[in-house]
Amino acid sequence: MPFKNDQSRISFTPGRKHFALLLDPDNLTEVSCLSLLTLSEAHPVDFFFVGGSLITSQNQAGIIRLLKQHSNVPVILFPSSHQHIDPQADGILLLSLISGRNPEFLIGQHVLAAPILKASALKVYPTGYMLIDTGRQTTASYMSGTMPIPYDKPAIAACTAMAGELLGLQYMYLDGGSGAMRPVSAEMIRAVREAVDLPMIVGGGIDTVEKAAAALEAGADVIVIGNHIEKNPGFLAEVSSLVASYNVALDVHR
Ligand code: 1GP
Repeated sequence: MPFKNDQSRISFTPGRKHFALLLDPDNLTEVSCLSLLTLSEAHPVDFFFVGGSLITSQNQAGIIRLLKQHSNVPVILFPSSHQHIDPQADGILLLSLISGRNPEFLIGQHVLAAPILKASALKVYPTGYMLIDTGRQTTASYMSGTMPIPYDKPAIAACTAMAGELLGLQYMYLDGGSGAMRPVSAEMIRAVREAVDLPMIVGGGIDTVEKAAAALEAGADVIVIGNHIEKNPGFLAEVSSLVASYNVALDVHR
């Protein structure tokens, strides 16, 4: 495991765009995971995010083991509870669900997670997590018992992000939820981009290159894609080259 806990490998690089592939352990087999690993060798991915709002299988540890055995891409946990912390990973999004008002996901799970994280070598990313209403109730919103931010209210997202930044959170994640009918709007991404000076992660419902480009253009630093790559693994190559072309263009203009 050459890059295990090598923290320099798992930072977001300011001024660059990143692509995170979300791997939901419930939707993967060893075979499908290996085939995504092969694809990600030819078409670079910056991070593997592993997790989901509801995990019903016992696959997560095996999937992370496989990723660490076959790839140097950092594995970042995207957990729904402290029970999904796995020290085999490189890092963890310590999500504070600031779009909601459920204390369990604002501080409760964090109290349970804290001693485990302190004793581990996982890199912790303190992240303000905002669920956005993209048209239908998502697993994340139902399972967290929270109301998402209305789709057409960018000012609420911006003020929520500002509050998260003032509270000391270091990353923002705008999520329309896995398999969302439409992604978070460019207008909302831009509003959050202008409101806070933090790396911004955007995901949920990105299923075309155009939607991925719109999120990057509006200010996302990291785009997260899960669902559409599970259904159509070839999409991984398209997103990888889109993100690479953005980074080439950014280098040229530097
Ligand atoms: C969900 O942001 C992620 O939490 C990714 O969403 O599965 O729709 O790509 P998709």
